[in-house]
Amino acid sequence: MFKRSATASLTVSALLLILILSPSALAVEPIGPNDLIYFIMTDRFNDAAPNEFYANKKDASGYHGGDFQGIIEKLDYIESLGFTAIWISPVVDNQSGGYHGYWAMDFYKVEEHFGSMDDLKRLVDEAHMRGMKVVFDIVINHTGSLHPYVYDRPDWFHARRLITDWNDLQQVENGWLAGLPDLDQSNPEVMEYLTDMALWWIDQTGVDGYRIDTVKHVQKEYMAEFVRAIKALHPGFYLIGEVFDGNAANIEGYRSTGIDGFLDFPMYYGISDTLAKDGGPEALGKAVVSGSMYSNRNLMGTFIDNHDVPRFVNRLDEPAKKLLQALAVTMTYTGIPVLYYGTEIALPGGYDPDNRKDMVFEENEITRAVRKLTGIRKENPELVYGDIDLIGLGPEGFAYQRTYGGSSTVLLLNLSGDTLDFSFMLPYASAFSSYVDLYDPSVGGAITGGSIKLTAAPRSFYILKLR
Ligand SMILES: [Ca+2]
Ligand SMILES: [Ca+2]
Ligand SMILES: [Ca+2]
Repeated sequence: MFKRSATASLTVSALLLILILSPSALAVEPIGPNDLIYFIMTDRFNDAAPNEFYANKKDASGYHGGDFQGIIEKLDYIESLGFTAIWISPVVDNQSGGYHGYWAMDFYKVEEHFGSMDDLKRLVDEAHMRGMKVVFDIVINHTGSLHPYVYDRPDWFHARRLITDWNDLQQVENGWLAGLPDLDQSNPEVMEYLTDMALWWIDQTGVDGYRIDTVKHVQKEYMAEFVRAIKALHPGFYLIGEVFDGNAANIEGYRSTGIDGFLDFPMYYGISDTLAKDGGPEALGKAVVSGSMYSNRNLMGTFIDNHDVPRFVNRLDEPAKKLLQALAVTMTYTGIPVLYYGTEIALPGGYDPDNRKDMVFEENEITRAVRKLTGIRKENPELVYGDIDLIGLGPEGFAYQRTYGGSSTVLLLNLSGDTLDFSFMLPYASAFSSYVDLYDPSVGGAITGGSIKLTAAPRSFYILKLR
């Protein structure tokens, strides 16, 4: 008996020692539907390490000094908001001015402004120690204009030609996007280089996923080859693609590449048109319906803004109320919520680079709401895994029902500036007799004859748990 327990405690100590000595060996679950992602532009997030290389916060188009150390120091904050993963802008060495990371100079080197390879590894380890996951942004479509291979290996690139006709797939795939040298993936050397590179960063850092940039600018067969190479060695590695397109069928067309999920641009446009632009419920309803085309709906990324579009609150007359409605949608919708840094404080910003202002770490009512909303998502599996059904409410309301197993929750938005009485039938109500608002539990009532009656405050949202 004594002997057995001594062996057991020795095993535990040995395990602890292993955990302490090699944090990178800490296993985290693969990224999945129950994750929530916080998207960081490293240069603009938190300047913690001394700036050994030129940085000037007054230059909107230059390096500001944000770094990996700065992210490490804010992991507890990000975790406190309820996020379980971070996506960071590309980490590879960029040419001068490439603070955003999309102008690669050396695919096998860490950008010196952000820190060292050791700093990057430490960031992944620190995240993993908290059970958080890390996604790197990766670009395999193009390089920076000054990349040495543009001159040394011209056969690695398509002939220099701008994209002028966006309906011509050949141009979209082989043209120089924004004048950037377009890699020719039909050259086997290029494919090998890119797949080796993607695998190398995984081996070096233990990163958990890639957000793949500019997916529609790479021919599908080569994107599929790239994905196969990663998945063959890392089956649980999460890939989320950027197909910048408002049409769900076009996005779903890239599922054949093996990419797990995509940033849900149609939903972004729906949220923007209905909530930011006051365009009525149709746009949002259409986006929800078109979402049924996605074969991996729960692995899509739901977002209300990012580094390539004006921030949601840009030029809004009622920014806080509309932002809270948009966030309520993000946290109750199908797909993984992806929040752009700063959205949790209603950081303002128009078109690039105005939408990439330095983060300000001062919490406000939006921050508190984000915390509450992420908590509601985590505690109610129907919001993560549930089916979704639209509920018709007329021109000034919007609602859907999420149902999973025996659980069901309704999101309701009052789109008008007036107090309104809503009365509506639930698509699935038989088992329920009452409802309570998960966000404000003082709101609740009875479900009679399968229908809900609720007086909704101007520009409000309700997350009604059915009981
Ligand atoms: Ca710095
Ligand atoms: Ca550099
Ligand atoms: Ca291309």
